[in-house]
Amino acid sequence: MTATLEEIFEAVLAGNQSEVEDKVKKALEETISPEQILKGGLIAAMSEVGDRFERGDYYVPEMLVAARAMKAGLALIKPLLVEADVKAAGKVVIGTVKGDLHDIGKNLVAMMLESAGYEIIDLGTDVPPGTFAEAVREHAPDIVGMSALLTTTMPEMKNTIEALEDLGVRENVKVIIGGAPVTQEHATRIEADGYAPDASRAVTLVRQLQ
Ligand code: B1M
Repeated sequence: MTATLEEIFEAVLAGNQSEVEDKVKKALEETISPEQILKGGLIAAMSEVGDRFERGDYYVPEMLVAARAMKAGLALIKPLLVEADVKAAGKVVIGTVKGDLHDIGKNLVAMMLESAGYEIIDLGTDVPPGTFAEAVREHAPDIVGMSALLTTTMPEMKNTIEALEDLGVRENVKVIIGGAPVTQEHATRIEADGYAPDASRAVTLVRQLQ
């Protein structure tokens, strides 16, 4: 890793947004390619953030500030990546299920996936089953991710899978679920393809399912 990529890596870990922006600009001036900045600096740092979270060395706040800092760096190189036609790792449609307005965890999952190179189509909160299904038909993602924080909204995950079946798109995607009250047992029961307990493991799960 070059010294500047190392500086980007450290700035993301520290969640220092302005430092990330400065170092990304410096890397571009040094003609380091946007792809190298993405993979060697930004994504590498977010993988380390994920590892630290799983080890219990980082908590949600550290993960959030790191993800925001990473996103600030990503915003600077995104137009250049589009020009260079760097392919996304995959496409993910994500949302919080119908009746549920909690979005902090869902946003964290979306940010971590984006940090890992995935294109994210975020449907927001209170998303009806039919809206998920229509989004799958429209965007042809690899993965559909649903979040629920209320025990009363968990049944909407099953309703959404049924909506995917009704629209004939269930076989086209892998369905993953998460949220504080959600369990692997629930995922098995509703025949989702996977469950992740946190944002970092959601990235690992998506990689495994592809
Ligand atoms: Co509400 N709320 N809330 N709330 N809220 C909970 C969930 C609750 C457990 C609090 C409690 O009573 N102890 C309780 C649910 C009880 C239950 O269902 N058994 C509850 C309730 C009852 C309610 C209301 C009904 C309260 C009321 O109005 N009477 C109401 C419902 C509104 C609605 O949704 N229709 C309500 C409202 C709210 C606020 C609006 C005030 C606010 C939400 C703000 C927002 O999201 N923009 C809020 C909050 C903040 C919470 C708590 C305190 C925190 C949730 C949170 O953000 N956690 C919560 C208590 C708690 O969880 N301790 C609570 C941090 C976040 C990073 O974690 O979302 O779990 P989490 O996400 C994790 C993992 O779960 C996982 O990764 C994330 C990061 O590691 N994950 C996924 C999440 N989604 C994933 C998807 C994946 C994979 C992993 O794949 C796709």
